[in-house]
Amino acid sequence: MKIGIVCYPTYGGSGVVATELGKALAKEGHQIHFITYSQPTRLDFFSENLYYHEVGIKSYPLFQYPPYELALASKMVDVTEHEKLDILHVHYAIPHASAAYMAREILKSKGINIPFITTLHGTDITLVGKDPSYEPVVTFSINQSDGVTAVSEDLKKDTLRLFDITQEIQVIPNFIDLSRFKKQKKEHFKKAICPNDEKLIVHTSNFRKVKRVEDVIKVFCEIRQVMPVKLLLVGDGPERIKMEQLGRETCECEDIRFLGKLEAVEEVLSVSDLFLMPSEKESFGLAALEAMACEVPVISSDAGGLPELNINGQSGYVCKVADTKDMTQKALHILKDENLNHFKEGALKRAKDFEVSNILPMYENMYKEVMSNMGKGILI
Ligand code: GMT
Repeated sequence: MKIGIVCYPTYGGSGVVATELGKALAKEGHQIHFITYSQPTRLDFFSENLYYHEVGIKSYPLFQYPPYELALASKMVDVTEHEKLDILHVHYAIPHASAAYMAREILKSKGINIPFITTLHGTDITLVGKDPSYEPVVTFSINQSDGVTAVSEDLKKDTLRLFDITQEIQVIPNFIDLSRFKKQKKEHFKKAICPNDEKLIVHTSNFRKVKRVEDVIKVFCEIRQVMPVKLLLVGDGPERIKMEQLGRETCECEDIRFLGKLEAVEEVLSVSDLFLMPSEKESFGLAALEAMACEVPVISSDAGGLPELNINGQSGYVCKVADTKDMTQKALHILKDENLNHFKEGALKRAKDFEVSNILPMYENMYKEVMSNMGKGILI
C-alpha cells in the first residue's frame, strides 16, 4: 500500500508513534510518505520505502496567524495526486483530521477517491479538542473520518463522553520495538551517576502541567529520606525551569539531574531502577512502556489509560493522581533488593504484550477494511 502519514514531527508521543508506525510499515514493504512541517525526529535513517514531504507555509503581512491547515491540506492533495497514495493516516485530530477532510473532498472533486484514518492520541481530545474554540471542528472531522482509532479504551470512552460521535472508534494501543528498547549493558554509566550503588529513579516527559513533574520531585525527596537514590529527568518543556527551582528547594540538588532532550533515552532507561509517571492526564503512557521494555518498573497515577498498561503488583503500581504518599510507599517497596528483580521481570513481561509485531497487523487490517469500504483494491 502507499500510505500518507501526517503527524507532529516533534518529540511528542503522537509524533513518535506515527513515525515508528511508518518505519515498521515500510519494513513490511509498504511505501510510506510522511507529510509534516519538518523532518520527524525519529525519522533518522534512509530506507527505499520512506519518503518525506515538507509542508511549506507562505507568509503574507496580512496573516497574523499563518493558515497551516490550508497548507497541509494542499500538500496532502499534491502528494496524493503525484505519489498515487491509497490512504491517508493522520495522527492527532487538531488540525490534521479537518485538513484531511478538506484534502479528501478536494481530491473527490478531481475524481480521486482516497479514505483517511484519524488516530486520537490524548490531549487532542481530553485537553485541547474539547475546548469550545475547537470542539465543533473536532467532532465533525472525527465523524467524517473513514476510520478512527484511539490509543486506549479510556481515550475511546472519553471521546464518546465529550463529543457527539457517530463514527465507530477502534482501540489500537501504542506499541514498542523491543529490538531497540531493551536493557543494554551500561554499567560504566550507572557507576558514574550512582558511585555508591544508589538506586536510580527516572522520569521522561515534555514537562507540561499535565505530567505533574512536581510529584516526581516530591516522591523522590521522600524516598531519599529513607534510602540513597538519584533522580534523572529527561526531556524539556514549559515547566522545566520551575521544576529545577523546586528540586533545589526540596532536597539536595546534586542528587537530581536534568538531562534535557535525549535521542538515546533507552541508554538511560537501561541503568534505571524505577520510572515515575504521576500524570494528571495520560491516554496511554508511551514513555512508561519504553521504560518497561528496558526492564524498569513503573509507579504511575491512575489517570486515563495508565491502568490498562501498568499492571498493579506486576509491572509496578498504580496510585491515585497526586497521592504522593502512596507513590512513595510503593516505590520503597519496589526498590527493596528482595523485590526489585520480580518487578523488573514483570515490567518486561508486560511490555512484550505491546511488541510492534502484535500491533502492526491491527493497523494494516484497518487500512484494508477502510479501503475496501471505499471500493478500492488492495495493493502491497
Ligand atoms: O503529552 C504527551 O505526552 C504528548 C502527547 C502527544 O499527543 O504527542 O502524547 C499523547 O500521545 C501518546 C501517544 O499515543 C500517548 O502515549 C500519551 O499518553 C498521550 N499524552 C497524554 O494523553 C497526555
